[in-house]
Parts: sequence; C-alpha cells; structure tokens
Amino acid sequence: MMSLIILIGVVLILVILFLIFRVSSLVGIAKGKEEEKGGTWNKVNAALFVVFAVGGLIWFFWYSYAYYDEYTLPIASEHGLRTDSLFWITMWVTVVAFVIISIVMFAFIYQYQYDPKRKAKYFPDNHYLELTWTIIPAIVLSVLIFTGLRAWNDITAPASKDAEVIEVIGQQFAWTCRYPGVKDKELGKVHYKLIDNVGNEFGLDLSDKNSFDDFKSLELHLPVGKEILLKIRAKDVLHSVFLPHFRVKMDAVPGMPTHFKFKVTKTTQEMRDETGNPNFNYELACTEICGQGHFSMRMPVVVEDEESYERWKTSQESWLKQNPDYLKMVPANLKEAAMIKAGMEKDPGTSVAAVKE
Ligand SMILES: [Cu+2]
Repeated sequence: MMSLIILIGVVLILVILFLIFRVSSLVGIAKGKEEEKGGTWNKVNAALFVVFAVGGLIWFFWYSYAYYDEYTLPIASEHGLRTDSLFWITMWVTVVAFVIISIVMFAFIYQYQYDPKRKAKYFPDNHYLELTWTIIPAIVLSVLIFTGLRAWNDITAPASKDAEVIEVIGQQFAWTCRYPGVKDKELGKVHYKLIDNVGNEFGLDLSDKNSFDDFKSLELHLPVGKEILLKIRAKDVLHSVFLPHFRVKMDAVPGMPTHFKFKVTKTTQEMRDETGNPNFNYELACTEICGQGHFSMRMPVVVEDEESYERWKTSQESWLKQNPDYLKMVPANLKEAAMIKAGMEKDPGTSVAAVKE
C-alpha cells in the first residue's frame, strides 16, 4: 500500500514538472523569444556538460581506487591468476577507450553548442577514418578473444588421472558433497531413478562396488596444491557452483552433469594470515537464482594440507555405514566386500549369512 502511494506521488511530481516545462516554453513562444535559443542557457548547458564529464571521470577513478578491496577478492587458485590477468587487461583496454570517448564526446558537445552564426559543414565520408576505427578495434578484440579462448581451453582440458575427484550436488536449497572414499578413490555409480526420500539422496547404485566406501559431507574439504576435479550435478532446477576465491564458476544442470578442474594454492589458514582475518572461511555459494531459499544455499569450504585432508577423509563414515538399511540392495555375492569396504562393524552375533536375509 505504502509503495503504491509513493508511486502515485512520484507520477504526480513528474506530471507537474512536465506541465511547468510545457507552460514555460509556451510562454516563451508567445513572447516571441524564439531567436534567443542561442542565448545564455546554451552556454550554461554546455558548461554543465563539461562539469559533468570532469566530475564523473574524477568520481570514477576515485571510486575504482578507494574501493578496490571491496570489489576484488584475493586469489587462491592457479588458473585464477590467469583469468584475473585477462580480466585486468580487458579492463584497462576498455578504461582507456571509455576515457578517450568520454572526453571527445563532451568536448564536441561543448565545442559545437548552438551558434546562430555557424553553418553546418557537409562531410560525406573519409575512408582512412573509417578503416582506422574498424581495424584497430578488430585487432584489439581478436587478441582479447583468442587469448581468452586459449586460457579457457586449458582450464577446461581433461583433468589428470590422479586428480582428486569430488562430487557436488545442488538441490533446493542446499549443497551436498560425495567423496569417493579412502579405499578405492573412485566414485560409485549413481542413477537418478534410485534417488528416494528416505536415505538414498545420491541415487547411489549399490550394485557397483565403488559405491560402498563413498561418503557424504556437508562441508567441502579440499587439499592444497593438488588437482581437484569437481563433478557437478543438480537434482531439481538450475544451480551454479561458485567458489569466488578460486575463480571457479560452473552451472549445476539437472540431467546434464558438468565439471570443473582446478588447483587451490592457499590453505584456509594461509588465507587467514594473508587477510589478517582470523575468522576467514572460503565458501561455495549458489550463483543461479534457484528459488526462494537461494540466498541460504552456501557451503563452508575447508582447504588444508594433504596430510590433514587425508586424515579428515579417513575419519569420515561411509554412506552405507550410516544407512545400513541399504545393505539389502547390495547383491548377495558382494555383501561381505561391501561391509568390509564400508567399515561396518560386524556384530559378533550376526554372520554375513544373517545379513543376507
Ligand atoms: Cu541454487
């Protein structure tokens, strides 16, 4: 209701301003002031344009410099250095173009303000001028695009064999991670039809023996200095994995798995020391508006040295151990292997045969 009243107020003020403008110009015409078009107001307007240009440029440079830390984040990945340098090259090229165009544009506005004594000059075309403003931007843009493409090809090249594979799954409104487990280091197969609302949130296929030691995590743990391959999928709508400090951004698309490989260069602790913020934490945020709870879709990220990372992985319980009911979905001949791999303590009273029931 309040916003409606404000809207009506704004519309009324605009109507009043328009009417005042109309009335004053009609009065001007009635008084026969037409010939005064080139009078003081033109000079004032031209001067105001120059003031705007100079003030705007000063404000632009001051803001860019003073708030630099607010709109840039420290980098903690290998490819991030490359994409950031590409970003800044593009930025400088566009800033130079922006400044030149702004100065020329406003200088022309001032220079060619209305003058009753001046006659417009007819200037059909100039091939040199046209070639210049076509070829120079074409070369600059081609260089920018091709260096960018080369970087993108390297970033999206297949991950090496010993990359650490981790799966990230998006759903309204949370992220879940699945690790391949310490015994086989391979993610088990999944199928969307196996997803249920009781426990099998991954759609884990328990006839695949790689799935026995997979474990779930609500925190993304990453080893520093090692190649990581994030396998990304979504269960409902579009989401997007965004790890701003690692310059990683990849959509999570239902029905179309995506991935991103990268190497983190600083542990959480190193970043805390660098930023001087003892509470600093990396985060994974959803960067695709995915519904009402989108804002809450974030996950803490912990980057540690490889030793602590391996220790953390070993301390995690396998998904199968946490959901022992699903043992019945394991084929009979694999049950024993499954229990050993999942780290399930065998009850002295229950033999493997009993579990088979
Ligand atoms: Cu989302």
